[in-house]
Amino acid sequence: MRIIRYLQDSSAVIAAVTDQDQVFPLQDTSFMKLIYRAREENSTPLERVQSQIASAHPLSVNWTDLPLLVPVEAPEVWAAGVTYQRSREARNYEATEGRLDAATFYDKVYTAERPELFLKSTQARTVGPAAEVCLRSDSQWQVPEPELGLVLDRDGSILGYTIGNDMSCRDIEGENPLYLPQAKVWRQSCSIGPAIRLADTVANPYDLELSCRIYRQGELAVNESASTGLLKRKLEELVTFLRRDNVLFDGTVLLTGTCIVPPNQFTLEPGDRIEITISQIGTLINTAALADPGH
Ligand code: DO4
Ligand code: MG
Repeated sequence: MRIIRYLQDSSAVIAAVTDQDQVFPLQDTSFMKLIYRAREENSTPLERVQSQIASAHPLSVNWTDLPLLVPVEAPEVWAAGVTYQRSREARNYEATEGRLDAATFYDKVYTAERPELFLKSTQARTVGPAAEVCLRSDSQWQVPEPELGLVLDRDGSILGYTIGNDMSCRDIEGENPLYLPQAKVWRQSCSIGPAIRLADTVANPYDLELSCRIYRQGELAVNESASTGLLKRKLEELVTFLRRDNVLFDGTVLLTGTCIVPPNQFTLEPGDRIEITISQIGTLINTAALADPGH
């Protein structure tokens, strides 16, 4: 069961469920409205969806052909860092220019009780499926970071799972970790989508396959995969630290860190097509474009 949002006739925003490749428009106009209505009627989101589709007719369309929007208008997107050994290695590499002899803060944060958490994006900086993600004009080493995203309510309950792309500048972070906000946050530096898989329908979130393919002028330039089984931390652990003395908003997304890093010589170029797939959720597709520095 996956929840999507799409634009109908270029103007009306419709929330829908996709089930076994069928699409059923919902009465609820957003993911969070589905959650609120389910709570009002003392049912689960899954039960509410099931009761709606029992009497509905599916659209005769493939859901991936719809003009998809972000599946949730997340007021904030937070992100965890160095939660996989692959990210630890990559951060050490960019910070030491290949001299992997020094233990760094990245080694420390990988094993520390407190995880790295940072504010990745706001609603205005976050794009959805098929939109452009922007490249910074002052970075020469940029990569997508494919990540499992948790859709949370204000109490930190995990309502569902989505896909996130934590666009990152490896040279800016590698130059000085205090530059992290600039290495992570700029216009259209985060994408989420294409769907939210309801939490009740995922048996084991530590058994999801992630893959990332990057096409340059139609040629496959990067093709990497990994599994959430390699995650160093528990999802609830990340949420607990995020909530500590903090305010969360309904629909907040928490990205859980990357387990896929393109080869060190790779940097994104305008026109690159980025495809991130997570099993049971779908494929998030975005094209890289130059941010307009004068804007
Ligand atoms: O330390 C920098 C952030 C790393 C990150 O975003 C990740 O591991 O996904
Ligand atoms: Mg990341």
